[in-house]
Amino acid sequence: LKKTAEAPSLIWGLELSRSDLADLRAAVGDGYTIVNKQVPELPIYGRTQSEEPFLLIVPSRVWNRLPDSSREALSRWDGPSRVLLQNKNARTTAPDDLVSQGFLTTLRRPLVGPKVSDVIYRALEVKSLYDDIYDMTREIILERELLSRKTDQLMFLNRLLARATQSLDPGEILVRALQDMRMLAPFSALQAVLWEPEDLEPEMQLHLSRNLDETGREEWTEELLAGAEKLLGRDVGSYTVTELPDGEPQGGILSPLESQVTLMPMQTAGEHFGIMAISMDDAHKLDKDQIQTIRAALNHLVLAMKNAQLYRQVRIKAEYDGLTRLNNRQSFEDRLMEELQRSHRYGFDLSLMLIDLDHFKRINDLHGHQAGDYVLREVGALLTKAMRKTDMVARYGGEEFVIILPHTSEGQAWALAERLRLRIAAHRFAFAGKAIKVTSSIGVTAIGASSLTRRDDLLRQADAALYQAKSGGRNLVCICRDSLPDTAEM
Ligand code: GH3
Ligand code: MG
Ligand code: MG
Repeated sequence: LKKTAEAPSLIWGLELSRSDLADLRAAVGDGYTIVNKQVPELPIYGRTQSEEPFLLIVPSRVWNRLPDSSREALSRWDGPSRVLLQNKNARTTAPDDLVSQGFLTTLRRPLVGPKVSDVIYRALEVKSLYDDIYDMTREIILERELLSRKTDQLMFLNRLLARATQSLDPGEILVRALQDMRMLAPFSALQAVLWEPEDLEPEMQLHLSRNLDETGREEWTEELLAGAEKLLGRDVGSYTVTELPDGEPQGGILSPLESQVTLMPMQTAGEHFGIMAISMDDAHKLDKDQIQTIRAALNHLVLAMKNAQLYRQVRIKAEYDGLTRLNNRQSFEDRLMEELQRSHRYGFDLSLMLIDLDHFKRINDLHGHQAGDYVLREVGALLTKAMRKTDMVARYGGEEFVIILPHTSEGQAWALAERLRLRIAAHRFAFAGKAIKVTSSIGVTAIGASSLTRRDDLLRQADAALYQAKSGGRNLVCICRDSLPDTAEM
């Protein structure tokens, strides 16, 4: 415990007689100062003193004269130890009475050395005990404050994690976390870049604030991709940008150059999978405590983000074909059901294209299976590039592809199919330095407004059209007309 810098040395007497004062001074020696005070000078009457004594010597003559109110005030004063100065022959005061009146002990005249030293010694003991208790109490209070702050911090982190893990969407998680983090400091944005293992998906996914203008978006893209390159030690290839969902604070956010940015690499099991960037206005300063809490918060978020990423990976594997990265047959069938319902309900046109590569077996036989794989990937990319975002290109099986074309009439679908056929035939496929000739046959079918064609009928029609194209000599587009009657005719 803390030691008092200087040993206490000030003693007060209360209206001591001249002879008592002289005796005391002689008895205590040079180490102590004795100052004689008048009753009205005591701090209990509101007079503040520059220095407080550790011992107050009160002659019984003075004590007996004091009104009750002053005696009470004196016993409430947690200043010096009080000692009652009595005559040699005075009646002994019972210890209980002494204590109840707030005295440490009595001192009897004559005031000779050892007696006085003993009293001083005891008063000093009391003083040091008081000081220790005071210090301990202060420490306990500080500790309690610290503990309460720690509790607040834990509650905050708990809430943050609970809210973050309620979602499996990275954007949603970031927006919720930003809302929570703004209780700590006026952050303007929480953005992130995420990546999968390269063989699963080579693209980086950027999640950027929707409050950015075009320049801001470019700057933050650069900032995050640069961070990713540094972390991965390689160039990053392509990337996609997703705007964060609603829920960010209003107002534009600043460029990374004008912000305080904390970049938080995200990793699990020693493998990095992304970076979060939390930012705010340069003018605001964070204290050490805040920075620590922010780091802890971001660390908690990493878990929620990893969860979201795992969920996404599972979905990708369930919905996408591993070779071509197109939607697989299952997700095509789900989507076709949805589009059919929409077409029935609102009377939208809907077309379907079935594409089969011609003599694909020969490509495999001639150039090898790997060359065949390459052709399938290349055709997949070509189809995706040629279609609109609202169309769905899927791998139907083997070397067959299927395209759903919502809001597309038979005539439009036919034109599109012709264009695709020509594009595939004209495309230069080359594998291991060898050119490969690829053509396709395409079956097209469409349902007009208020048709009640069912999914299986639609597929059968597309298949029939494809069969026609094959038997017609391949590298052809054929159409199969809706064979069921329209509701209009019913
Ligand atoms: P057609 O013009 O009548 O369609 O003839 P084709 O040879 O294209 O048709 P067929 O159905 O006889 O052969 C399809 C071939 O596609 C057989 C199969 O080995 C090959 N194939 C299916 N899936 C894959 C794949 O993922 N990779 C490779 N390299 N070949 C595949
Ligand atoms: Mg086939
Ligand atoms: Mg084929």
